[in-house]
Amino acid sequence: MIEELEAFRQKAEGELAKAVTEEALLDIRTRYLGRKGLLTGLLRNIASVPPEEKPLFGKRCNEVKEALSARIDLLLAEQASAKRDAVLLRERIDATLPGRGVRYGRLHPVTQVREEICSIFAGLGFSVVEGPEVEQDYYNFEALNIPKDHPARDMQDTFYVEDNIVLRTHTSPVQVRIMEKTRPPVRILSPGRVYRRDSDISHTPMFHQIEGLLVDRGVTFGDLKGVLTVFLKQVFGEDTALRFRPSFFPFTEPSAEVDIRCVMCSGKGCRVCGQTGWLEILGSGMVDPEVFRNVGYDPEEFTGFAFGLGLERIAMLKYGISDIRLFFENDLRFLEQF
Ligand code: 2U9
Repeated sequence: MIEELEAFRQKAEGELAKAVTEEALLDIRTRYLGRKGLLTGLLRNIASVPPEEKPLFGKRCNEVKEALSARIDLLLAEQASAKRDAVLLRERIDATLPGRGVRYGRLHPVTQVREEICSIFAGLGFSVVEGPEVEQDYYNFEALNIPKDHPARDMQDTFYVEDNIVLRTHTSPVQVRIMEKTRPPVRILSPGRVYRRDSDISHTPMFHQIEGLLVDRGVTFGDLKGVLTVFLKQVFGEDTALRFRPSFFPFTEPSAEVDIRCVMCSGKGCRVCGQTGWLEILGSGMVDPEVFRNVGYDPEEFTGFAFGLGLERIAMLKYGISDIRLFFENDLRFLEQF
């Protein structure tokens, strides 16, 4: 039996010498030393050992068990340590490399311009209002005195969702909705996305507008000029020269377009201002009495002015950007400059 035990030990050590993985080591432990393992089998045969040899046999069994167990523990520990070393080697870092630096985000230039304009008008008592981008024909056109045969309604310019549903072509319908619900005085600003079927270096099918509306008793064209002058001087500088040019919009009468002295050439004439020395900045006018009637305001009692501007255009002039499409390409090399 002692010889059998010796053979058992040698066989186990032979296997241990070849075991390279943790799984192999655990398997050897189970097979040789486990409750149903080979050593247990040997011990069960102790009955066949002559009585005088039993104590020695028992002692040797324990010694072999202890020795194998210790050897397996050692090999397992070596295994674990080799594994850890490999991980550390794989994941090692060079602490002398310079850090990556935090990349700060920032607001999109169009958002910056919107916030600046909103805050100037907040200072003049206007509150910001918003409304749906998918709009009924009535609010986008009809209520604003744009009849069915008006060129602005042409399929060329408007995205139709259904027969009487459009993507709003301006944010004016928001103001119509507010006027329907509230009595004057009204002092509101409506920023938002608008949609027109147009695409070139200065037009995109979606762009951003801000429109303003002020309605009360006794509002005059002088108020319009005063408010817009204060506003434009805050955006483009106190020394900016302005001019109000007669124009036409279906929803205002009289109407005026407002130009500023060219920010690029200070009026000398350049490519940006088309040699005129002036830049068109916004459209405005006294709200047409017909629009007031449509929302249930008495045009004899109330007057008001309105204006509208395109945010991308303002941002382009402010930052000297020549192609409107850059705003929508999400190229960080462009956006990081503002
Ligand atoms: C109501 C009544 C009148 C808003 C106005 C303009 C003139 C105008 C353009 C500027 C450049 C649109 O983005 S753009 O293409 N807008 O010229 N907008 S008056 O008039 C209103 C608005 C609401 C109830």
